[in-house]
Amino acid sequence: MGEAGGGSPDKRELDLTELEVAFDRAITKNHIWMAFQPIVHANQPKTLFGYEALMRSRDPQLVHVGLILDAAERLERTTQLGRMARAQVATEFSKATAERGLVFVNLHVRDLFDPTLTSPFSGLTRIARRVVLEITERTSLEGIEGLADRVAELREIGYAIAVDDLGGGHARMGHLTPLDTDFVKLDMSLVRDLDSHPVKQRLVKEVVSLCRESGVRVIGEGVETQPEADSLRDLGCDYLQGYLIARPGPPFVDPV
Ligand code: G
Ligand code: MN
Repeated sequence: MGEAGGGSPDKRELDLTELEVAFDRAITKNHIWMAFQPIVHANQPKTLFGYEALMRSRDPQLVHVGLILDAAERLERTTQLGRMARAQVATEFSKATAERGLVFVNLHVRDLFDPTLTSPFSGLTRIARRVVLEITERTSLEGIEGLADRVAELREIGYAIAVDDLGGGHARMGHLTPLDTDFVKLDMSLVRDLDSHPVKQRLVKEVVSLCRESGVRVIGEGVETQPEADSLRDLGCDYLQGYLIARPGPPFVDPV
């Protein structure tokens, strides 16, 4: 790792010590911040339903969030990073008026059991009734011991649950079942060019109808064009999120 020959000095991968210095600086200098992207009602796209909180970096070395996440993995500090992100979300959203709706927060599967999620002393716990925890379909949820009980406990406290990235990448839709969920977020690969893609339309229609039967609400992600938004609405999708409505930005951008 890191010593594949030929790279110029500034392009080579940082060693662990350098990475730790960079990561510590990013954290202590507040180079990691949370952006918020609006989620709107599909049939009333100017009406806000909530926001997804998305981690962003303004660090000069770990210049984008992918590098921050990789650094956290390599340094085994993902728990710290996740807690910091959730604390920032709580700080911003506890100041937000009720019209800002719900805040959707990405949660890595391994953070599901983090005690700070349920601690009465953590900021997010205090606003749990306004928080939707997004758990990605990209990591297998199968066979996680105690998953159903933990999800039940989180919902008891007031959190809602969303399955993120449904239908994306190698995710198998069968994984939907182990999680008792309130929302499903359609991966943007399903949304892209939906209006001219009959197979995607059938898939979305099936997902929406399955969700309807169990009272699960559906969000279309990564909506970039008006025809995509119209198709999602016509197929029964409840909410929309994507560049067409607004890019992620500092708290709080309004839908355009
Ligand atoms: O995995 P998750 O669904 O949480 O990832 C959301 C990511 O998608 C964010 O990084 C966000 O910036 C990006 N995103 C949000 N809206 C759009 C969009 O309309 N188009 C594209 N290409 N990306 C988007
Ligand atoms: Mn997400």
